[in-house]
Amino acid sequence: MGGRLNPLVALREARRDTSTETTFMTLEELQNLYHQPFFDLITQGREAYLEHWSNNEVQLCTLLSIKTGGCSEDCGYCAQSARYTTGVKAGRLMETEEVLAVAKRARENGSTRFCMGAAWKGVRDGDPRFEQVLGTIREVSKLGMEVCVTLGQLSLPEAQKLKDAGVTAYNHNIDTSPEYYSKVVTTHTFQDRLNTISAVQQAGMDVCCGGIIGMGETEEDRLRMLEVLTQMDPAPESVPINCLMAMPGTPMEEQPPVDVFQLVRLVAVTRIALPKAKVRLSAGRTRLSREAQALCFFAGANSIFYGDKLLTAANPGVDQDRALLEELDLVPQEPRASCLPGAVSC
Ligand code: SAM
Ligand code: DTB
Ligand code: SF4
Repeated sequence: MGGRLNPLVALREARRDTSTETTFMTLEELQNLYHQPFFDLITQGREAYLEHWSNNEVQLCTLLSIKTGGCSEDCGYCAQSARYTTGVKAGRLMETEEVLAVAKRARENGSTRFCMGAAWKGVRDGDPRFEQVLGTIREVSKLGMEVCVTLGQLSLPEAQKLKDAGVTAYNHNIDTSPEYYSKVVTTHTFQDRLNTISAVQQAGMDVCCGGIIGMGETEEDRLRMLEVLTQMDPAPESVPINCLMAMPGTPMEEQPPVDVFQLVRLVAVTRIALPKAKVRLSAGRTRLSREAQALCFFAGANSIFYGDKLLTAANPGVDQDRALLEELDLVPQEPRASCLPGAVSC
């Protein structure tokens, strides 16, 4: 190992704060894990997975864009920004009944999590559109699935109302390292993202927070992103790892696809660093072979977005995903008992 830290010692060191169950890992510790021989790393990822998630379950999550396009922000990867000509038309906020119909189908198809996304800068208490979303959440939360929303920036009063309406998790990605963030977005800051996450934590919702790889960032940026995630308290309940879908018309349309082995390494380090989090293999699976996805599951991924469409971009078809899970002897996650109809909270 030369002068390098033994990754396992680094890992034990990282677990020093057991009182809050957060994992505080430094960039150096994450780098030592990441740069191990590939098979050593994915073996450790598998071991971390088996320690906390013993049953080969994969959580299926359905995404729905409840308000599409026309967003004021300039996130360089996003087809929904009004600043780029991407072919995505700005739509209205969907009515509760329309959303409910999709959510019911998602549950019938085996999803245990329903995630609603809106393309706008954020939400404000008192805004009639926010009130409408709260009404929708109250209905969706009766269906017995985990309810996740991704509505952009918010502060504590909005977070509390979302929690009271029945949101179980709030998705707000940091997307990349603090250093690279301003190369991706200029209309809000990395600190703005952290402030929203802090409000979500204070309101008692789970945090779903991850990022995108393949935006021109370095592997070190990806690990810096992970370092920030491991320093969150409480730790994120789930970590989406998106591979950039290079959307036509965005500044990132020419970005080359991510290297599969770099993706697998990142999945493994995420699993080791945040062993209790659901590691969600998110956007970009249409570009991944079955074998690449199998490696990601081996390395520790245990959740996917399920359904032909993400928000605006394509996702593998449900039949294809069902077949893949069957071939790998993976099973869709059962709903949590606390989420079943009749339970007090999910
Ligand atoms: N507007 C909200 C926000 O910014 O948090 C929610 C929706 S936004 C589309 C949710 C996340 O989707 C982004 O933070 C990003 O990680 C991911 N995403 C968006 N476009 C993507 C793309 N083209 N490729 C990969 N991931 C993407
Ligand atoms: C996340 O991290 N990935 C999902 C979800 N959270 C909201 C969104 C992926 C969007 C991919 C691009 C699109 O559909 O426009
Ligand atoms: Fe708007 Fe979210 Fe897209 Fe950024 S990622 S442009 S905030 S919808």
